[in-house]
Amino acid sequence: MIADLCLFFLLLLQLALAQRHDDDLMSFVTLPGVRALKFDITHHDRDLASPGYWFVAPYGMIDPEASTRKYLQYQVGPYIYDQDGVLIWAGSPMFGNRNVFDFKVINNIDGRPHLSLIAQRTSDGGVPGGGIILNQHYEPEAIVPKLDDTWEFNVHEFKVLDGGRSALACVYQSKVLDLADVGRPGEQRLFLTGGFAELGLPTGIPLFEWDSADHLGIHETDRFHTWEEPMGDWGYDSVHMNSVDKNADGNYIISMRFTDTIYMISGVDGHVMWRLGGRESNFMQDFVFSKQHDVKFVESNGTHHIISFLNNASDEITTNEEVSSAMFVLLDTTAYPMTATLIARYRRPDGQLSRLRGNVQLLPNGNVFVGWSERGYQSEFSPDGRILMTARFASDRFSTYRAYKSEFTGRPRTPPDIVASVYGTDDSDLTTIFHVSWNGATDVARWYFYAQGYDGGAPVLVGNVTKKDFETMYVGHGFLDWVSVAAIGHDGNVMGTSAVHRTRTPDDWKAAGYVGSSKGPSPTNPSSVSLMASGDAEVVTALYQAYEVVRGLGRLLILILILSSLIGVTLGAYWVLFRRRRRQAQIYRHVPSGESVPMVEASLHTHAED
Ligand SMILES: *[C@@H]1O[C@H](CO)[C@@H](O)[C@H](O)[C@H]1NC(C)=O
Ligand SMILES: *[C@@H]1O[C@H](CO)[C@@H](O)[C@H](O)[C@H]1NC(C)=O
Ligand SMILES: CC(=O)N[C@H]1CO[C@H](CO)[C@@H](O)[C@@H]1O
Repeated sequence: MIADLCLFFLLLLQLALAQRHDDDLMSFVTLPGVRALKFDITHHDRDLASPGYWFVAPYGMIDPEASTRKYLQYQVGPYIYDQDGVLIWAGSPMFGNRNVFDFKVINNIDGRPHLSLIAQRTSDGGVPGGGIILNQHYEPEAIVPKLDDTWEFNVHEFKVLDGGRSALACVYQSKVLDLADVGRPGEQRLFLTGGFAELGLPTGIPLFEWDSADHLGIHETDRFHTWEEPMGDWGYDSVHMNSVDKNADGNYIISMRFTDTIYMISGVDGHVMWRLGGRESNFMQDFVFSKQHDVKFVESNGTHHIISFLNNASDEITTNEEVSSAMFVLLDTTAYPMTATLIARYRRPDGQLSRLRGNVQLLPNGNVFVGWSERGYQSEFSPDGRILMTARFASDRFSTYRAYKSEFTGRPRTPPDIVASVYGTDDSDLTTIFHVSWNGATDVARWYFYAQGYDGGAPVLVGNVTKKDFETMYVGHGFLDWVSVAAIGHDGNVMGTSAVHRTRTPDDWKAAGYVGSSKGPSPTNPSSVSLMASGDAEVVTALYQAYEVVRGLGRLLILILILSSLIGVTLGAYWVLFRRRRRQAQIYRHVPSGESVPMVEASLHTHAED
């Protein structure tokens, strides 16, 4: 009984602690809904690191989670960070907090940078999943749906091929197979087969389809034993297809985690051209691998291929090696037997195993970026294998299926977000605090802050600050209202401007400690603030007084201005009319009358005939 009670209180305590534990997440004044994950980063050699941003897609559970099960809103989905862990883009609001996979930059469509990702279906199936291509403005250019005879868009791979006319995706299907291949002919069982499709863009119509059931034996899996009954909701997951790539020859390289094998598939008829690894390898190998992920061509000329992959060496059930590693392998298919030679291996820096997921990316400068998946653990290596950087999510609740590093130019169409609030106890100490951010904008160097004296007034530059973090704060003197901000690029040009926002004021100035009028202070003339910054206090005071007078007389002034304009217009119109009459009169008189022509008219007449 007492033990039960203790357990109960322990549980309660744990629950309370769990609920308070969110210092591993960022928060922003300008994007209150977003709770981006923080990174813990170690730079071992910053100078050798390749330029670029990190592209990750944290998730809590690999299957679609009910939104009520999410830890906090908007931590899950596509995210871009810089190398210091500064947030660049929070894409979770755009995807409604759905799981996202394989989020990366693609530069092979039309010369402009694009992003591609897989957005998973929602847990209730209300929103279907799909492969998505975004332009650099974060607008969808293609949304590729799942194939008709499948229940979801598989989350392992969405690879847009050069030219952007098609993309590769993994396809899982439930199929009844005969167990003849494992010595039980006539027995039929439900299997989860693995394959891939090349999908036309942007329609998603399949151009090429391949499935393990048509080309592989059940015996190839290291998981299925004849004494076992195949099981699983969708069928027995015997191959676990997890990556696909295509070379210039039009052949496909695929990875199956549960057969420990990499297969080359003919783009002509789908036959297996060769197997690397597993029980039936066609290669002489000077290395072993297992449970591999993300098999990609680095180079391929038809006979010789360099491929990269993550050798997990481990999965949920078995461990084959001590540490996971990224491997680069040279395949020579002209030799007999064909040879597979390890040319580079990058071991997981913390000496651990990546049980699931992960990826390898060869960067343009020869560095190697590896996503080890769990807890967002990722590292960058120099070509000769030195560890340049390791990082992981500060949070242990999230993983990312893959992580990439790429240069990218993001230009959101949405304007910068700005929030301003005023504080103060009397007119002499009023302070306006600005917060500004621009979700997804890369290359912002500075922020220029503006305020207006009245609605529709001219924006006056009141200050500028270097952008250092995702969100930038600026403290302005006085009560600055009708505020806006301009993003300035490294070249000094304006990249974008925000809308004009009203500054937030206390609901109750008196309660907030303000000692002046109970209605609170009036907005400051921003011209005085920009002068105040230059330190000319007298001018500021004079200007301020003039401003107060002008403001008091504002309406009268406007009336006078309108009246003056009206008088001006009237006078102008009169003058024009008068002139026209005079000229008309002249022309009238100009008509020669024959005998008696006055002197002036005669001269005019002469002129007219010249
Ligand atoms: C492919 O590359 C290998 C190694 O670089 C080379 O020996 C071979 O001649 C190349 N084959 C073709 C068809 O270019
Ligand atoms: C930007 O702010 C600095 C002071 O922080 C000031 O010296 C400089 O003149 C400002 N630039 C512009 C264009 O206002
Ligand atoms: C070193 C080691 O244990 N290698 C293993 C990797 O995985 C393959 C396939 O499961 C095994 O055959 C190797 O022995």
